[in-house]
Amino acid sequence: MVSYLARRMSRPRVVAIVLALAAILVVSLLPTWRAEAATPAAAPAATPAGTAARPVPTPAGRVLLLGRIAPHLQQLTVADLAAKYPQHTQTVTFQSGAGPQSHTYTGPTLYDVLQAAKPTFRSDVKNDALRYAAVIHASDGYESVLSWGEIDPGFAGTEALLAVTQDGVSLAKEGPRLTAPGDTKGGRYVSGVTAVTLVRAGL
Ligand SMILES: Nc1nc2c(c(=O)[nH]1)N[C@H]1C(S)=C(S)[C@@H](COP(=O)(O)O)O[C@H]1N2
Ligand SMILES: [Mo]
Repeated sequence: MVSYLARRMSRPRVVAIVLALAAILVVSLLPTWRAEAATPAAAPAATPAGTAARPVPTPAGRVLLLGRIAPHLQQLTVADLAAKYPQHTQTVTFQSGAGPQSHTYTGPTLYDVLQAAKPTFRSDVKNDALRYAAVIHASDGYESVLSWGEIDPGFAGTEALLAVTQDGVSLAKEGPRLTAPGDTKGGRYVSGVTAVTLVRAGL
């Protein structure tokens, strides 16, 4: 067909048609090439197990309170935790890699500390507080979560403490330890707490 057309048409016309077809081909392929160019690069290498990408940087001896509280960033010392809130004592047992452990802790409840930090729950959303969770961050990048419903005395009411002593020894130097009474395993007994972020997990 091409040679038939070539015989019937002048040479400049054939050249013009071929150029036009090439242009149509390029324009129709353009979106595909663009999509490929926009494909994201490979995901960054995974961080080692047990560490966060970026541990919350906290001034030594301080615990930051962050997130859905007013103001959004507050800070406490271990001395504040030991003096400014009602103190509780609890003896708990948990399973760890080194076998079962039993310890006595003292300190305020996480619930009291967060309540004093003024959570910004919405009054026009039914049970807005039940959509929230506290993320506990540690100096080694370890993190764990408790939901508001777990620590609210009106719901599960677990007496999770931000403990300032363990077996009579002050935790002022390494930072407070979260307790999770009722937990079988020790994973949520976060030691060396540097920060607590109140997040709204609801959509
Ligand atoms: N900051 C921090 N806290 C942590 C961990 C951790 O790796 N980092 N491990 C948890 C786990 S898995 C257990 S079983 C207990 C162990 O308690 P121990 O460190 O007092 O032995 O701590 C928990 N708290
Ligand atoms: Mo553990």
